[in-house]
Amino acid sequence: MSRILTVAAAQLGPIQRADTRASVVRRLCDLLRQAAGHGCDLVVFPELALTTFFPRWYTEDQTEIDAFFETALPSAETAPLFALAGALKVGFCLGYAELVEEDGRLRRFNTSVIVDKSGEIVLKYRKIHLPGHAEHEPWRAFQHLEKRYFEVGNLNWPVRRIMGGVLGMAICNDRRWPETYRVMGLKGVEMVLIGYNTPRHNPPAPDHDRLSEFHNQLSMQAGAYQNGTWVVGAAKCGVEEGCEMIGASSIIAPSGQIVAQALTQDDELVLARCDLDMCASYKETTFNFAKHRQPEAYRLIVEQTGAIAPE
Ligand code: CDT
Repeated sequence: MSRILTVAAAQLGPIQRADTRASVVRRLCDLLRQAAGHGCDLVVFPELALTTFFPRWYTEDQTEIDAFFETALPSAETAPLFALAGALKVGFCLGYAELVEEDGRLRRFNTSVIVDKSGEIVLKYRKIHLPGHAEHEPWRAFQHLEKRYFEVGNLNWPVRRIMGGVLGMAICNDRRWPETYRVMGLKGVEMVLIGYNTPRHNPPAPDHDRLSEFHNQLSMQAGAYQNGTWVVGAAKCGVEEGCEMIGASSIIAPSGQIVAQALTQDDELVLARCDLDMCASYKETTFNFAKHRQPEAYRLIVEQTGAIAPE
């Protein structure tokens, strides 16, 4: 059985607040059709891919915020994407805002799912590293209220054998944290699917703005190499409601090399034939975890959250 997975990072240009879900789903379907034409097995869409990036606005009106959430997936509006995947026999990964009744209460997560070639959801992940802040900070040019609108994900980082490989997901800010990849690395992951919405401007640290693409690549390339895994990063980018978000969607090999990268800040497919067997030469040598890891020396990582410097 072939261990080549032909993958597309389906970068999205901006989604404005007035854009309807139906119009966004048409764009997603168009990208899925193009990817199928290129022989793709799997298409990776961005984080919160069905609406504009709403955590940029503060409101105390929960109804206003809940309008950006999905209460079912597929829903009437997203069903055409699932049906098309089944008809074209192409899988996809999709990020969305999930509103669910769980443990007897309403809960909100920043979620992504993998849908297989029959159009069925086969894996779900809920974002763990929620960036930004929980209260209104009017001094900022725009808000980043993920800590207000979402709960921390409660599914850990699941991985599963899908399409002949071991697949897992992370969402946006997760990609900057080595723990994200290492937890999945310890589960044998061979491809990590990541959607992101990354404003170029970071209000608390504007001196980082010119390094946004560099930090994006640095994080994903390191995660790939250090865990011997493919990484697929798909951006929603361009100027959305006056806020510029970076593109640079990429497919990264287990060597850490970028195989393909987006050139625009608009809807664009980034394609690569990914040999999943390439993971083995990293997992069995430099990053043979069983042979070389020293977890006793890493206890602090799970026992302590913040840094404590010496007196
Ligand atoms: N969506 C998301 O997680 N964006 C963050 C912005 C960081 S600054 C608050 C990111 O890590 O790209």
